Amino acid sequence: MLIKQLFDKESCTYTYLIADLSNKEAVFIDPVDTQLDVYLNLLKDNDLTLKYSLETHVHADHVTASGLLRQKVGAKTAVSSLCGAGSADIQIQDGDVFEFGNAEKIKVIATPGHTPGSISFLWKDRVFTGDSLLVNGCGRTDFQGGSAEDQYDGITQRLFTLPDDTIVYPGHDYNGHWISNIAQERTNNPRLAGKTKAEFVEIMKNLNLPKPKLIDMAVPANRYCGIDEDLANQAAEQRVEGSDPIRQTSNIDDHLSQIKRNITEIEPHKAKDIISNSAVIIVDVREESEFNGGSIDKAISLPRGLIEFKIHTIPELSDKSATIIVYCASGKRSALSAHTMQSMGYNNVLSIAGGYTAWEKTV
Ligand SMILES: N[C@@H](CCC(=O)N[C@@H](CS)C(=O)NCC(=O)O)C(=O)O
Ligand SMILES: [Fe+2]
Repeated sequence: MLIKQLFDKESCTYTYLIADLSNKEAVFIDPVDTQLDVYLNLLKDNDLTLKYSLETHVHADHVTASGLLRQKVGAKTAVSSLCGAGSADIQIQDGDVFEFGNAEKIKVIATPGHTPGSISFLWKDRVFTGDSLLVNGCGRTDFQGGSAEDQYDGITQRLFTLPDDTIVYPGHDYNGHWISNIAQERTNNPRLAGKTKAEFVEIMKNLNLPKPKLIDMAVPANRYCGIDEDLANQAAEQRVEGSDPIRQTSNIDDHLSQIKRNITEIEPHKAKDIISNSAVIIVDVREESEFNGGSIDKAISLPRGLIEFKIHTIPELSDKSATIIVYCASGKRSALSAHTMQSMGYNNVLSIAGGYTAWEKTV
């Protein structure tokens, strides 16, 4: 077997390559788009076929390379069904098993908390914990629908019950750690060792971390396996100077045109008519910072990735037969959102074609 722990310095992300050298089949966990060349060279040098590109969650701090790996080497992309990443080939469920190589098995353990769709991967006596359990720490829970309570339950009930000597491979490290093991984290992790759930929740409430630099672009891009060209490019522009992001065209248009056949789009002037003549609810599905930069009057902010988790908390959206107009920046995310809402039973959802950009140009 070959196992490599690779580090992306810019986002402090760990990416893992696991390969069975007997039949040359390999799997990546959490690849980063800017490292694509490194991955392709690794595969080539070891004569490996990439079967899967697995994600522990939809990342907020970097863009995944999974869509690029699918394009370049035909790997299947996989992410939790709770991540709102409909364009991934495989929608992962708790307990799923990925087989590769000569009867190698990677088992999925749901560890929600950092995000609702966060999962860990157990392979033999090694667990890849993404941003749930980190070495001496854990992933934050203050954005993307995170929950400190769920994080505590997932780590203490699902991860800390693994055998003591299970090796822990984290999704990130900001302090120079590489790996750990379950006994070490259960007994020494300062956020968790000997802490009650209430104490843990209190700690997580007071972390006061700044928002990841790329969050507003990385989250939407990662819902398309990182290959939505517009979003990936915007994320690339925000990166610190000196990096050399790789850009690829996407097959997102195929996916979108399929979705658009099943929803109702309206032109901005038509939306303006409806809004001024009838009682409608307007929902802005862009990220919060885009909303704060300017929005349609009376719009409610509900970012696309939070729809499934937050919609029931919004009183204005309790009536599923109400007329709802959704919009985003360009009409893509709102089309997907309208589709999601329809599948949740909302039967009168209209998406503004061309989004806020077109809306602003319409007088
Ligand atoms: N400074 C980083 C922020 C990184 C960050 O917030 N990382 C998340 C994982 S996506 C986390 O859980 N961090 C935990 C911590 O910093 O303690 C950036 O701008 O990208
Ligand atoms: Fe994360």
